Amino acid sequence: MSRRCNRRVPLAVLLASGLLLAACGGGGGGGSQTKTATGGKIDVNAFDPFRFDVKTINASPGPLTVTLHEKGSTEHTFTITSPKFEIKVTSAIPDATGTVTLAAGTYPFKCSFDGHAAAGMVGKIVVG
Ligand SMILES: [Cu+2]
Repeated sequence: MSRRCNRRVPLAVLLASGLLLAACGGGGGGGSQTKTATGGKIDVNAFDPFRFDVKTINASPGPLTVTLHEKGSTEHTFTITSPKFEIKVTSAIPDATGTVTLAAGTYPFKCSFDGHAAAGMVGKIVVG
């Protein structure tokens, strides 16, 4: 009885750490991730150094509520130039939400802090 239990515990630990590794690996690349807004809402995570967890957001025309989550310690924004829209997170205010109404089209977004967009904090919202 005790032997069976002892075998099961390490297996569970291995499975759990495997899942953690997979989750880290999936988020670590970050290069071409696509997310689709559900119910007019989308969550975007901002990591250090200078990375969003999404490059392309697919959404339907109409209001889109964006929630930006701070996953590091550097300030970041989620900024659309036109129509003008910006939400900002800091280590003290790690979550920010805003709603922007978008017609069909493609809208680039970026982090507006100096150097962040150049370092890769850019993407696009495809509305259609
Ligand atoms: Cu940034």
